[in-house]
Amino acid sequence: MTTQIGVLVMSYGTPDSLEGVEAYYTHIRRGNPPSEEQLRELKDRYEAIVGGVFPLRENTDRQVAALQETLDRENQDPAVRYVCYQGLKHAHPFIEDGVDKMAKDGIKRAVGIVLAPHYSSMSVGGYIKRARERAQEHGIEMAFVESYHLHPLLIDTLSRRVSQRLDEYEEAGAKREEVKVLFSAHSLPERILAMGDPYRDQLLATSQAIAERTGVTNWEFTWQSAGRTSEPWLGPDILDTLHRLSTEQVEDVLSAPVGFVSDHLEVLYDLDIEAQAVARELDMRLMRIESLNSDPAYMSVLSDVVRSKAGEWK
Ligand code: FEC
Repeated sequence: MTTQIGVLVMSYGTPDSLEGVEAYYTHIRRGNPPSEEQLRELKDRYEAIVGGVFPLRENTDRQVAALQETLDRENQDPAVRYVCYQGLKHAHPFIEDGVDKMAKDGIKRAVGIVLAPHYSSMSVGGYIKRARERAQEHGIEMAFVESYHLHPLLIDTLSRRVSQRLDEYEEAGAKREEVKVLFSAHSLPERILAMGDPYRDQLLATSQAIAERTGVTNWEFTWQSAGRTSEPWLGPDILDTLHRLSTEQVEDVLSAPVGFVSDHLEVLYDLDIEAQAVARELDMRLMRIESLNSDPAYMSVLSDVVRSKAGEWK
């Protein structure tokens, strides 16, 4: 008999229309509705993204489908079948909806994984807490992948993306070693450091590993997309970093947002529109590595860590 193991694939979530932005933003703000001005500003950012207003929804759907196919192909255990469910942090289907669906389908054991490689109690920890609580209500036994930021295939895949763009810089006449590689990730409130949170160290470890693999020595880590709240967020922000680099006569910058795995607002707006505008103003050339999206190699990373986690039950 084949045992079905649920795989709860969790991601940030995005609205499905401009009308849905207010409810989405209110959810992110833990039930506090945004001001008119905040709402307008967020809608403007979504409207500015070229090629589709809410790309994260389709990207997440594709990633979940691709992971299902990859698990079906790579699973060598005939006694087990992995079945993927989607659960989003701030939009439908919510994390709790995904767990409810597993329960309805009779799933007794499941692995939870977030489409973000680095652990923070404020990010991945929050997803896990909600999934765990709902699973307990249903009597589903759940295990979680907390991070996979140094998975060899992830480092390999991201390194190839960095090397590809450095090749392009060289073809365009730049000196490879003079291109500043800027690794980045979503900022979080500074207080996570006092809590002993591993987020920053994991991001630095990913960046270091890619730098070693690609032979890049001219690199820095910088933050991006900090929230609009009064408390201090981890910095420096990428826009400030670009300004500083310009005073150091840096002309070519390669952005490598290793904290993200998908094309979405924080990549397509914060980097491709906002940071790009600053780079233009500073007369710098700014390129970005391609996002992982449903790259088969990224799907294999997820499949591997999910199957390893499930293997701990044996
Ligand atoms: O494309 C999209 O529609 C969604 C893009 C999106 C991703 C994303 C990922 C992360 N966030 C993280 C932390 C925070 C914290 C706050 C916060 C606020 C926002 C807002 C929007 C937003 N985030 Fe986000 N985030 C995305 C979008 N994020 C929109 C609200 C407006 C703004 O501040 O820009 C602050 C919440 C608060 O006030 O309490 C904290 C982290 C990630 C990366 C890990 C993950 O994907 O979960 C960490 C994608």
